[in-house]
Amino acid sequence: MPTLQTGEPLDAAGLAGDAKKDLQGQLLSDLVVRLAGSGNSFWEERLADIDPGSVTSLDDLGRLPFTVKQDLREQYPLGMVISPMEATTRLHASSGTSGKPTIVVYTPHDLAVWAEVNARALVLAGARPGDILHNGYGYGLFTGGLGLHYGGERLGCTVVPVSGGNTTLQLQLLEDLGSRIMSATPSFSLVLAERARERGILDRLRVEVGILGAEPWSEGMRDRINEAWGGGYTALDIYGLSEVIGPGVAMEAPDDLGALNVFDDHFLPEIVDPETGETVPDGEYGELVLTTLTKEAMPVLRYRTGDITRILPEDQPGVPGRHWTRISRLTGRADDMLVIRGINVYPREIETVLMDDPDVGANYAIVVDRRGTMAEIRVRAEATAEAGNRIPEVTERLTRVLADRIRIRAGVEMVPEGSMPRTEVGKVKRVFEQVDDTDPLA
Ligand code: DLL
Repeated sequence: MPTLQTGEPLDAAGLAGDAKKDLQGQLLSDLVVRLAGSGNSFWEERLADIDPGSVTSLDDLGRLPFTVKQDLREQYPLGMVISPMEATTRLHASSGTSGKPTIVVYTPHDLAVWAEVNARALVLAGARPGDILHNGYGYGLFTGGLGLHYGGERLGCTVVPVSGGNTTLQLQLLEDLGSRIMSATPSFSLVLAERARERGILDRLRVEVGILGAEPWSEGMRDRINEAWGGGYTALDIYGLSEVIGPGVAMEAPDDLGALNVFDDHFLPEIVDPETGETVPDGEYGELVLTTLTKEAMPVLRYRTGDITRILPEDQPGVPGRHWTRISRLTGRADDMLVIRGINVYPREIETVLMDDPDVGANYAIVVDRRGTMAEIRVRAEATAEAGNRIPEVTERLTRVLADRIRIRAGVEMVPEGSMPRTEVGKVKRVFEQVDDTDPLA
């Protein structure tokens, strides 16, 4: 295992070719031996049909069993931890939609790996030792705050652990400290830019890079965020999930926009058909599956993330000298899909239509109205101030474009700029269900 000390050089380039495959194969083989021999009843049962000694290379991956979210739910709270409790030093949790949170546990080595991958993410984003990192991800059980926090310290940044919310203080700190790098959800980054503009201080802020993730956000949203910051700001995508480690599984770089670099010496990616579980060829979209090659306390084997992406093929190699497996930015989750009168609709496609329209602001919500026998969909969006009295025209246009491009008849309601609520803490919610006469957006 590599040493992971502050001040050691960071490898932000990755291993190439056979050296990478050999390392991954070795780590995979070690992982299966560790899980099978852990004395943990979940893993003993799950691996009952696998002879651990027979797993010697990446070619054996396909016959290993998947891990799914339901496994973590059933093993709640600590059933999937394979280290003795004395060896673990941290716990995080993500709040699920279905009651109990998903708990994840770390050893000091896991925390060091986590710091390492987040430091690499920061390097890819252009951060350097000496930078002030304004960290607007939530601190606490959520992994976002502490993940970027330790990554920043590992790199040698001065981390401002401001967390979410309290925009007045955030703007004051950004202005007074002149922070060049900030991390936050894309929606909160937009809120900060909006508020800075309202208060007339936007041109006094020095933020150049936003490290934005934890929520889906389209290319159109990226343009809106970059514009909101008034030029000179690059919004970059960071991906991760609690079950695997938190933020820092993959990171986008400004010289290779659209691609997420997966830190594949720790997290082994595969893409499978979400229906059949069969591996799909590189370049094709499917469900991202991740194996934690080095995690100690709570590893996962072939974890079904539910996130839809593709492995970018080797003939589109990205930046010379950088060898991470590259995946496309996420297009959504398999379980995000709405079925409206028999038609499959991804919220992301609606976002793309809205963000393509210059008269529409960056805030919107989708209501799935389930009161009748057939579900109906309504979209509420803010019109920009410039749209002025053209709102009827904009409404008509959006209705038409939604019908043409994604084949749904949606009710469109335009509201004045600034009138919809903003999310300042946690993840933004865009899709709401309506089951009775109470307006879910009220
Ligand atoms: O959201 C970890 C994180 C924190 C990532 C900060 C990036 C920055 P969870 O709360 O467990 O962990 O949620 C994980 O959020 O499976 C995706 O569906 C979604 N997600 C995370 N990052 C992105 C992204 C954190 N960049 C779930 N683009 C994942 C789209 C994302 N979706």
